[in-house]
Amino acid sequence: MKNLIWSLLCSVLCLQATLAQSNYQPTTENLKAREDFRDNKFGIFIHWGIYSMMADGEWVMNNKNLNYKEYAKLAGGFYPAGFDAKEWVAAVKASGAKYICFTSRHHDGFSMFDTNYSDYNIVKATPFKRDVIKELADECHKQGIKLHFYYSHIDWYRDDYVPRGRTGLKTGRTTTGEWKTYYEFMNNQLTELLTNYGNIGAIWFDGLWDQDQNPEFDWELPEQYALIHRLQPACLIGNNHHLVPFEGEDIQIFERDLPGENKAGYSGESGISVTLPLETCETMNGMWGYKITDQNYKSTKELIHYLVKAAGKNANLLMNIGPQPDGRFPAVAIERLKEMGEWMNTYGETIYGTRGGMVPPRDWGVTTQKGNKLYVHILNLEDKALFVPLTSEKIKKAVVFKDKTPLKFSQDKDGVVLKFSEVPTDIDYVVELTF
Ligand code: JFZ
Repeated sequence: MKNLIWSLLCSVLCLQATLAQSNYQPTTENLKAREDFRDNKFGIFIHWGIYSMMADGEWVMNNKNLNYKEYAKLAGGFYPAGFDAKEWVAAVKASGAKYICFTSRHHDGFSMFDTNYSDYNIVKATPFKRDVIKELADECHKQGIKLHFYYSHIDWYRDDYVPRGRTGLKTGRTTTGEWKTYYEFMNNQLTELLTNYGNIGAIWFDGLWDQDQNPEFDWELPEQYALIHRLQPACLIGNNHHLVPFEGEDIQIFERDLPGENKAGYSGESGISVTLPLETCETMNGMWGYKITDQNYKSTKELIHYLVKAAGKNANLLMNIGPQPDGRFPAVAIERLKEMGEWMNTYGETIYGTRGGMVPPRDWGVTTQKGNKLYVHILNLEDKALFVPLTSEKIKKAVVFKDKTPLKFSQDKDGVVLKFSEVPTDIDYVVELTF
């Protein structure tokens, strides 16, 4: 009888949670967090795990069909002697980024934090024995950088991530377990992540696409989302499913595409949310996790252009770093961070706290907007004049942003013409229009 009452009670609670999230009303704190998130514009993604030792990206276990028991032995040699959370956070801060999204557990199933729900974790299974997430969280809180957690819905190691999806099929893991225990495991871990590390800015889910050949599959997201919002109402939920955002999600994620583009082939079905904050993630070289043979880093100019274009499309950029097996950021990555930071020191005002401007993106660049200022970001122009199709506001003043020198301009019913003494060649030639 007691059992029956208990299970009835549980069902009612679950149902409530489901209903709560299926008619999701974000709290005031959550809405505030969304606006802060938009204002921050720039974050750093960090993909780091035992896969980093293989130096061939975070998918190496799948790509090389590595047996899960053999792969797990990497943990026994994981001793990243150069890891220093303070240095990481300082390098991120120097770039002008305002938040870090860290891989708490990637598809390989290895937990990069001290968890009671699996011994396959950095504290129990490595000689390093340190909870790097604790160290990172403490340092982020100290240095005023927000911390987000990437969390994989897929697991190539456990026997209870069932049914199998379309990846990690040759890792030798059995599928004798049950989804129910895997689901509980994830929720227990999420509870730890949202209880033991202070305020968390976002949970960044990934992996839903693994079951795209199994559309009936129920991930039971509403209850999971409700759990997160119950533990930390201001924690934003994003899911890298490449679809139109689901009920209960607080941000829309794009992968390797600016909103509206579909170059990477992931964004075909996503549309663009008109209500939720947008974020796009991109690599600095070509890989998320450390890859020793990939030194094909984008230039600082390319990275700044990506950030500016994202801002012009009303989106944040989450730019990735794959730390080395020794725990250090690659030197090139540190250099890029520094140079972007120098640029942000001058131009941050035209990025932070802005929204995509009223003039939509053009071949020559984008606009951002804040208060009565419109920032015209000229990224690519081979002319001494620029026509800006701005008709909704009367322009009172035009200056070159960096030195505030006045700029000649004219405005008629079709828009504004800006006139330069020379062809603009800056990485981003910003004109500040006051209306
Ligand atoms: C995902 C992860 O798999 C990847 O390792 C990284 O974390 C990135 C940020 O997000 O990228 C994807 C997403 C979808 C597919 C492959 C990689 N897919 O549909 O096969």
